[in-house]
Amino acid sequence: MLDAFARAVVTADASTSPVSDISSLKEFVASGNRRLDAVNAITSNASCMVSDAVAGMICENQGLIQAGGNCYPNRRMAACLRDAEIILRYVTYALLAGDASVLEDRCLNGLKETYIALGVPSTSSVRAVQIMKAQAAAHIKDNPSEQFAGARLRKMNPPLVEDRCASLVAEASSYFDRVIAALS
Ligand SMILES: CCC1=C(C)/C(=C/C2=NC(=C\c3[nH]c(/C=C4\NC(=O)[C@H](C)[C@H]4CC)c(C)c3CCC(=O)O)/C(CCC(=O)O)=C2C)NC1=O
Repeated sequence: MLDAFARAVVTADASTSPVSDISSLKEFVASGNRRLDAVNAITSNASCMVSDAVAGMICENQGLIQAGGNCYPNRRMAACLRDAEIILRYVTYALLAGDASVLEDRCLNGLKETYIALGVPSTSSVRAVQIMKAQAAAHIKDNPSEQFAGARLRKMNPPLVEDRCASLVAEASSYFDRVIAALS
């Protein structure tokens, strides 16, 4: 498992050169508080995000909770909610570290094969992850929409930066995209 600093060292060592990628590490440090706010925006809303993503996935495909569906009976529903929570948790680890290796090594490695063996439908898993990706972007930008959140609308009110943490939204999105690619 690597973070942005360890990654710079490993990359430099691979070509027996000194660490040369200093400017991106400077940026990593300078924007550290924003990164922590972004991680907090996800973790503070995680249980709502997970239940909403899985509910949305099921709304769009109700066969999942009927006999023969992979969220039926309750044991499988619980496993599905747990998996969505695990995936979201590893995305936040990657966002904190500024590196995807923890997500790849400890969560995604072998997950597709596990799902195939268990008959967990990849299109549905991908759909739940896509919903969490959209939610995460909204929470990091702190502009969740009333249309989707309804009465549960919750703003975190962090100190607002001009670009609404666009680079962290993009980075978080890239980790969700890795999950989608790994399951597809
Ligand atoms: C640390 C990383 C880690 C991950 C990621 C993980 C995933 C994981 N999900 C599993 C099952 C499962 N995962 C799901 C998930 C779903 N079913 C659906 O229809 C939806 C599409 C989806 C939720 C979004 C279900 C239903 C099962 C149980 C399948 C079964 O037992 O038939 C299993 C099999 C063992 C078990 O049931 O506990 C594993 C290993 N375990 C880990 O340790």
